[in-house]
Amino acid sequence: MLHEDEEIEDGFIQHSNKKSIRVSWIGDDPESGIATYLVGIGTSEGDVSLTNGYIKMGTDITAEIEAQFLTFSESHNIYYVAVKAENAAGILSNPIFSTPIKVLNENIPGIIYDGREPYADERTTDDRFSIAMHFQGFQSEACNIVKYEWAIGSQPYFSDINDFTEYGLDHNETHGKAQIHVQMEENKTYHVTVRAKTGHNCHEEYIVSTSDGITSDFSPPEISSILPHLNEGQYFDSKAIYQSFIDSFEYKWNVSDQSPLKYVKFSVGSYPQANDIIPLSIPIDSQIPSGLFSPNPGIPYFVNVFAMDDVGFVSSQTSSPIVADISPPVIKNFECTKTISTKQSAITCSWRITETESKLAKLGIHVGSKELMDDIVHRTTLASYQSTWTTDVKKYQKLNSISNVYVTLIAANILDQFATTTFKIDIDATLPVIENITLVTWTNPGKERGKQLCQIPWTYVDLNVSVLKDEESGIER
Ligand SMILES: [Ca+2]
Ligand SMILES: [Ca+2]
Ligand SMILES: [Ca+2]
Repeated sequence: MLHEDEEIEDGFIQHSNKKSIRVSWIGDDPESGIATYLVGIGTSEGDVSLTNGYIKMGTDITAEIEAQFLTFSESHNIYYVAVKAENAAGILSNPIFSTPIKVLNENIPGIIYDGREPYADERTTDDRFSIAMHFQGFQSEACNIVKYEWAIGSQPYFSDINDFTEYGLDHNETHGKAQIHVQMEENKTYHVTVRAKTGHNCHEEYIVSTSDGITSDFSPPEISSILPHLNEGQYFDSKAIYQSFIDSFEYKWNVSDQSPLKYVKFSVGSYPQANDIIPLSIPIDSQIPSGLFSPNPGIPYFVNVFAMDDVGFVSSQTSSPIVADISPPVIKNFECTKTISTKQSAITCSWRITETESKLAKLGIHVGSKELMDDIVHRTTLASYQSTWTTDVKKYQKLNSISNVYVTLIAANILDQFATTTFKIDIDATLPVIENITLVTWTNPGKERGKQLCQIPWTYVDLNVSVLKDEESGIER
């Protein structure tokens, strides 16, 4: 039996593995040589009950022998290993016995809690300048613990950020805490490793345990713009969001953070940050659940999103005002030149347009020989701020063969809801009718004018034109 690696205390081998034991031996038979070694374990010299008798080992001189040991503290058992040798002639030697063996509990690595919270592990920290930790539960029945050291690394068990030190450490036999100044980098994970140094000649010099890491987080959650969930019937720019319906109100956003989020909530209010329309609620998939709310047209609503990350940083985001508009623009006072003729063929129109809920987008105007047709002047797009328009239709050949032209104005808002209105213009194709002309040249301005029987002045004629009409256009002069 070889005794090189044995830990012996008070005459016992101290063994701290309950499942197996490594045994080495040496034998010699100069005459016929060793055929096989036999090894057994029991609780007294000669007893091999733990291994159910001797196990044949062949000519190996070392073996890891599996057995179910009980610790001394739980059973008071003392174990013995017995080794016999059988030579080629089939003769068995007497057994040789090991030093008595006490099985002790294995060394137990403790638990490391990174973070400042006592005996509670933390995932994230917003501390830019230090790392703290607590630990407990290191045990060595076989060897005792003589000191503790700790280190900080970029990976489990690493000590690349802060080497093993006793500095900053405050502990008793099984537990302690530590803190040290470290210049922390953003979004980096730090692992704390504690090693307990065991007493002289222990089978393990250190009992080592590491933390699952703590990650630095110095930034609040980022909330993206709050935008329509659907892409139909909505319009938005940097100032406002418009929707063309009132049966739903669906908006979405995105929250991102390097750390897990403690919460994301949303509300809808009649002013930014308010929750008077929908109280603070938990969203589903970063959006307002459908069917939650039906907006009134023309009223601005604000969607607010609030988020907190694992460290406790909070952020919020408010949408642009959201307005529902279910009505087209309103065209008022659309008027054009009332009558035209082949000679006086200019048309001027004017109007007023109001769009109270959303915004006017564009106008279109055209002239046709029938209502809504544009065979005389094709559709012309106008800027939404225009309120007058002039054209001339003299190039239209058939002007004297029709009695009316029609000007149509179309106004569309940004949600593509449009209003149309038409103005009917008469075409004057007949001459004015004159029924009676009276000669009224008068040479005596002081007296009342009467019927003149003869013309006295040589140079001019006064005419009194009576009962004169033009049904289409009226008389201009
Ligand atoms: Ca942790
Ligand atoms: Ca964060
Ligand atoms: Ca409208």
